[in-house]
Amino acid sequence: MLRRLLCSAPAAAFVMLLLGASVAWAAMGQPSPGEMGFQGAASPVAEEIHKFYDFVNIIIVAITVFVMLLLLYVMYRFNERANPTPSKVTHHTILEVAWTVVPILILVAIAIPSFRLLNLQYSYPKADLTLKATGYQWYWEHAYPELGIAFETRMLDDAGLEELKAQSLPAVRNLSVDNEVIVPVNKVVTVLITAAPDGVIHDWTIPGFGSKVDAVPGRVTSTWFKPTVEGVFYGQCSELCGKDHAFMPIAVRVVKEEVYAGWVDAMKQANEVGKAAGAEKDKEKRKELLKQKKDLLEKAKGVVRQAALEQAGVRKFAKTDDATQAK
Ligand SMILES: [Cu+2]
Repeated sequence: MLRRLLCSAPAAAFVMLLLGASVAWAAMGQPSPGEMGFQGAASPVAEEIHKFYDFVNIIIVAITVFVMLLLLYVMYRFNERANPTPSKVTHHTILEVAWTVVPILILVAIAIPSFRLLNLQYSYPKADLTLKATGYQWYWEHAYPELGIAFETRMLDDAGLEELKAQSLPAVRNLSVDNEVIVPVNKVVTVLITAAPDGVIHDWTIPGFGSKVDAVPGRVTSTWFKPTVEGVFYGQCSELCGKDHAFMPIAVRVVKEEVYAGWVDAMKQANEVGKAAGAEKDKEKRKELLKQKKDLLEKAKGVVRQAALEQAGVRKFAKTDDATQAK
């Protein structure tokens, strides 16, 4: 907490303090009211983004303070009254070299960690799991190509939120979804991202993982993350895509490996039964298979619900500095 108070967004905090506003630090996985700074980092890339942000902010504040003090000094020392006969000096070699070289050094000092971060973001480690996200107007489809699992992710309406609340599950307006993406903790997830061929550009974003990539029709873009904290991480489409742009959130739930295995099992079975139902000619048998599929999907949802309940019990979502606690 102290580290974040001292380092994270010092300029923003300073402005907020000047304005007399209360500074609330961001929660994990979702935005919180009056939030300052980033949402808690839950992946190596997000952690590095935060470090880089803090570092650049320190430079920004230092330069701002330096220039402000310099201006105040000039106003005091060289005003007409204090300095009636101004100097005629127009060039000063050492000073000119200094104010050229020092900014260059500052830019180099920023460029080195910046390129290091870019390299981390774009050098993909070996994936434990591949996820495919496709943006539609206006919802997402998520698929696990290696496992044959695919489902649509749509935002929950008020009735859906009430249903979650009735089960003592966290319900977040405009962020909670019907089908969450489930991933195991501490595994590398590569995400392939695209958009409907006849659609528009979207953007698959999860701030907690430092992932933000455009979903472009006819192109495959990608990102990767390695979730280090269990819980649910929300994101929103971040590319203006039309009327319901604000209503196509993404929710990634990070769970223990065995929970993930249970979910995958039920989803795979549901998929197979669904395929069998599609091929079945007999009406009655097909009906029976479709019912089985529904039960299996419900079982998968039950696994997620159980994990969500446990996670909600462990973590209070808002107003805690979970990033610091997680370290
Ligand atoms: Cu969109």
